[in-house]
Amino acid sequence: MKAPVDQPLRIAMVGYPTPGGSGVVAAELAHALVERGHRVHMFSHDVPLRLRTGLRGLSYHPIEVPDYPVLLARPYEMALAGTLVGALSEEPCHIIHVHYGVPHAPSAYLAKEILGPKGPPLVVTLHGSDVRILGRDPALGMVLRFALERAQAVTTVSAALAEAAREVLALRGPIDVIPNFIDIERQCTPAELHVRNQWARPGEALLLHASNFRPIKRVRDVIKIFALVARELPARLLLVGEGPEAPAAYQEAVTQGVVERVAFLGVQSDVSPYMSVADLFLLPSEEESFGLSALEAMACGVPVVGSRVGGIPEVVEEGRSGFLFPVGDVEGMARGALAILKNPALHQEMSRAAAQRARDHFHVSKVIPLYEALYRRLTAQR
Ligand code: GMT
Repeated sequence: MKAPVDQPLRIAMVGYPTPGGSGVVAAELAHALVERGHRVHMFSHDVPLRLRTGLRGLSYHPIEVPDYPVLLARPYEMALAGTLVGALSEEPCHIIHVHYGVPHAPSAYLAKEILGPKGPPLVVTLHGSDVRILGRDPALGMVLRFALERAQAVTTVSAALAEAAREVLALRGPIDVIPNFIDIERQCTPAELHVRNQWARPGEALLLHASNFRPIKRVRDVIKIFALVARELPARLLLVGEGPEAPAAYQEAVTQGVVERVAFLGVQSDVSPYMSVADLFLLPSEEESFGLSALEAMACGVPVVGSRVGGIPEVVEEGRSGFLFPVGDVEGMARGALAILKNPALHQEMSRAAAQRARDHFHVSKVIPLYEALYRRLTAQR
């Protein structure tokens, strides 16, 4: 279906509801698109954590996945394809845009095949572990590549991930790099002293880490870095999120003797109150295609100390908005953290530079037009 230039588009968006960057990006993109007058149908197997379902122009379609004793696993892939076909048969869309390749790209490709000529162009945004971890599995990688080669556009959230997709999946076609983004005015609440006072006493530094606590995030390194920092100056650590490494992180805090200085806050649908009062954000991940949480911190004026991997250097400008070190270099990261926390002038300058970089390069108003241009280009080609 062609869309006249500047006419609102109807977009079928697919994303995960579970805590994690790809689902956050899908939800925030949906918000930004409807705020620009487009219509978005969001497909997910539960209401995405950040989705503001009340927004005009946004509807949520649950993917109901049947269970049956014969099955080894619930047939999510087929349920997604069938749900897309059902909804798009009722209200045709101009674009299907899926986030995270596994299994969303093959499912959407199947839906398009079933829809036939009515099937809209397919956009797949790759986010990270779909390529670097699942894409390396021979069976999954082969099916993912098949679907990506047949999608009308493939996007990645960083240049580093585009390179990885070419290397891991041997993709030869064009890849559009469209970075993640942040709606700064909405997502950065002004720092509230009473919130900060809940977590830190005057004179104490407040460090923050937020993630889904998977092994790749190296949350034990977060604790080790913090313990080294806390030896040198009074400090507290906030941990936002939940996941398989949470017990190990707690144990590490006990081992390092800092457990009373660490607050485990669990999953929070809104991280901005914590971002806005923190002094420093820690992201020592093993791998990170972008590091959305680092961007969220920077947008709130919080410098980042983390690892120099994947797309992180595309987000955090070394020496200006934070310091980056090789993966596992906890001593280096602690040194970097102390250099910032012990020098108020440097802290202030990095805080300003971090917020400026977020605004200049990743503001929602700069990035959404890139998606709109891509959608328009694809609908014009039909
Ligand atoms: O790829 C993943 O590990 C999952 C994904 C998620 O849903 O959390 O995270 C990735 O996508 C985010 C949003 O684009 C990026 O900010 C994260 O860096 C990326 N995670 C990794 O590459 C490990």
